[in-house]
Amino acid sequence: AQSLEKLNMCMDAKHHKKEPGAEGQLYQQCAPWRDNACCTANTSAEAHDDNSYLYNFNWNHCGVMTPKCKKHFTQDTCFYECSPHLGPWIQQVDQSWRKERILYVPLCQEDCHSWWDDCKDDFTCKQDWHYGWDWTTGRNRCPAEASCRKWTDIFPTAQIMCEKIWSDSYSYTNLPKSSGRCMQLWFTGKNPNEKVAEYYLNHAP
Ligand code: FOL
Repeated sequence: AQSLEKLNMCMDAKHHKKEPGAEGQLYQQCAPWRDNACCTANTSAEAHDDNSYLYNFNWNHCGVMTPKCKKHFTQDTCFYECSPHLGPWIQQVDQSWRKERILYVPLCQEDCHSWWDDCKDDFTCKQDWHYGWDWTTGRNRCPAEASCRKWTDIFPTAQIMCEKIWSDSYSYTNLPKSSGRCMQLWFTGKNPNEKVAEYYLNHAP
């Protein structure tokens, strides 16, 4: 029972619901999760906003992020806030803003590469976007010692970006979506990640 619960649960974090369940409407890119979600409709709408109240996070810390790049961060936010099938990768943490996090979620290769490809002409100043910002204005700015550079200087490869940007939330894989062995940020129709979680629960590393 303890392990079956892991197939349908929400992490104990800043905005997650206590238990997953249907939401009548989820906003735009979060809509694929509407049948079973850890996010509320409000959170799903905020996921699409610049400087949303979710984390006061400023995507435009090195000039305006291009729309084609931003859509991947929106999708990542939907995945992070809404997914009910992350149980096998949830870990306890001692952080002020959450009690649990995800660690080493195996990300499908296509999703990692399309994210990096669409962002590679953008700019940023840091590899780890979880830590070390200057928050004195209430929104994250690049700290004095970290100047804005080309995306590819900070993230030379798709793998480095996907793994490092959220401090190992994801692990890079060579697996295609069709394998059924990796988690998808982008999908339509029935959530394919439930079966993937079930597989990893039974094939623990
Ligand atoms: N997406 C994924 N896939 N995994 C995540 O863990 C994730 N996390 C966020 C958004 N999308 C995610 C949340 N992002 C801070 C910075 C980013 C952030 C949440 C909080 C922040 O306040 N950082 C402070 C340190 C805070 C602390 O740990 O005490 C800083 O030093 O910049």
